[in-house]
Amino acid sequence: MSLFGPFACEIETRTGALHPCEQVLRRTLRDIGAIFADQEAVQRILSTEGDRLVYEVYVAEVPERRGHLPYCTTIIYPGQVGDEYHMTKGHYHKKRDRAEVYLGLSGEGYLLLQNEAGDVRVVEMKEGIVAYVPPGWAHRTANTGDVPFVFFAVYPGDAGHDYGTIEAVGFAKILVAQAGQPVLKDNPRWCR
Ligand code: S6P
Ligand code: ZN
Repeated sequence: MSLFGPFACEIETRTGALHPCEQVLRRTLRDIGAIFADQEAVQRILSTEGDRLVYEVYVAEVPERRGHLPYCTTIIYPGQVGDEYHMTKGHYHKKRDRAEVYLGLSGEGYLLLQNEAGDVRVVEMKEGIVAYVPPGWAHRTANTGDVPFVFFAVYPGDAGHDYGTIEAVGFAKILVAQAGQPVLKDNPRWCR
């Protein structure tokens, strides 16, 4: 179904389920294991516990083209890989001058932002917090709590997604648990 006229969707704020939606993307540890700093932990989990769901994205039925405002919900399930919290792959927008808005719906987490000069910023998120991703900043989110971290995102339809740059260089900082608290540390695998 394509909805090009006015329409409304419903979001279940605890689970992040969006109805109706175009598709649900599922990212498992096997798919995205390379993003985590502790590669031994990735292999240990896969060989002892098997694969696990790290996050899902419900994508609304809005065209990804200029003039539209595509939106989606993301659900990051609680968990760690080594000391590092479950997180999204992270990306720049292909058109670097396109911004984005995130709204926290439930659970808790952090938004990590990085620009091409290597500056990193973090925004703590929970229900009701609106975070702004300015043009030119790569963005990734992590769940630092014990329940699913759910947020809503809306972005310009012609923004596009560049995953390759972050796959190649990573983020300069990682978010790890120390004595049960989130701490930002230098990423030992950052390639600059
Ligand atoms: C899209 C927006 C989010 C992410 C989602 C998953 O511009 O930033 O909806 O797509 O949080 O993250 P990623 O990095 O796997 O796309
Ligand atoms: Zn984005």
